Amino acid sequence: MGKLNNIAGNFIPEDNIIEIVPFGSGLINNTYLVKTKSSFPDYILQRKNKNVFPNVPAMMDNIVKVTDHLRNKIIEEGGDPERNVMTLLTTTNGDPFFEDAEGEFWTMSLYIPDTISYETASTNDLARKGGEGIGKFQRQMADFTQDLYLTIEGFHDLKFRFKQWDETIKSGNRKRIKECKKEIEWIENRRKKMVDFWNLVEEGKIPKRVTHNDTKLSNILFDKEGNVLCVIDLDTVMYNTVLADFGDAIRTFANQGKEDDINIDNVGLDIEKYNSYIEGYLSEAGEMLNEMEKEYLSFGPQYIIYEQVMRFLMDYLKDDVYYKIDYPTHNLVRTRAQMKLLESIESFFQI
Ligand code: GN1
Ligand code: MG
Repeated sequence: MGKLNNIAGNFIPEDNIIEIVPFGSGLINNTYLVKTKSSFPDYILQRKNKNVFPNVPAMMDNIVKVTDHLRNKIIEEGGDPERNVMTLLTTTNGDPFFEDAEGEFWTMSLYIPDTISYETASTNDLARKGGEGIGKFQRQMADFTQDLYLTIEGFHDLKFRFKQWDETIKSGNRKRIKECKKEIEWIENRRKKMVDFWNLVEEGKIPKRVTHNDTKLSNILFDKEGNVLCVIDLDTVMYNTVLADFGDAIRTFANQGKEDDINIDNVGLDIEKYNSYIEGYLSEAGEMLNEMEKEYLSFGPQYIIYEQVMRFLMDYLKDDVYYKIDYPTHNLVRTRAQMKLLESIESFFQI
């Protein structure tokens, strides 16, 4: 762990560190908790995945702008700026990242103590509070007007995903492509419906706003009383449709099973949690949505889960180059669990 201590030492005095331990459940970056001597706060240290984020300084520029904006709002609204928004540290050079000798990028933020994060929502109340949390984030960002870098090309952009998809089917692992005939057909059967929806976004009928783009439940911190404190993991903050955030949240908040459930019988929409999430979400974001966004709200989960199916399956067909996996068929298991979730949602909603 000596190397990690040295890296953290670019942000804080190395002498204050007691130990640095792996932390969290992300599929992309490497995350650590930096425990320090008792008179100092603890921190989160992260090695950003260069493979996924080609321009970490641009990504950090987005995060600085967004957290600055949120901090002002939180102070205005009487919140706690150390607990309701991420606080980034800077290096002795004043940068919000450190580039090591191997060209890896590291960032550090304040660890928010006495918080809980969840992988699945156990109660309707948690789903409602989660909805409030994401709704509040979007509401507080609604008057943000600065540019944000597109940090990952085509992220949650269906047209881009279809281009990637067609290339993957041409050049992916032949054996796996054969094995996944059913899954590939499943994607193709829904292609037209998805392209039609994406056209509404491209035409501006469904507007682009500041979105988090990774609103899974584990990216929201709750306090011990179950209230939302803070939205974390702002790596993918960009301009997109709010339906992406709504959909991705439902994907985890209202799934009866796990994202990668091996037993797909466990997977399905929990309609009560769905309704609770909407109730919380609209209580904060309802006023900023236009008619089209409201009309298509229930399509948000369909679009984003469909995209997740494509992404997990493409990664499987490309021999697992993007997501971390725990076993060789992990991406296929994720694909099938997400397919089941979308089918379940389709049985509830007709559009
Ligand atoms: C990745 O690693 P994490 O949890 O931040 C991915 C998301 C997916 C998610 C699926 C940059 O997020 O888009 O929804 O896994 N992030 C990126 O669990 O690709
Ligand atoms: Mg993320």
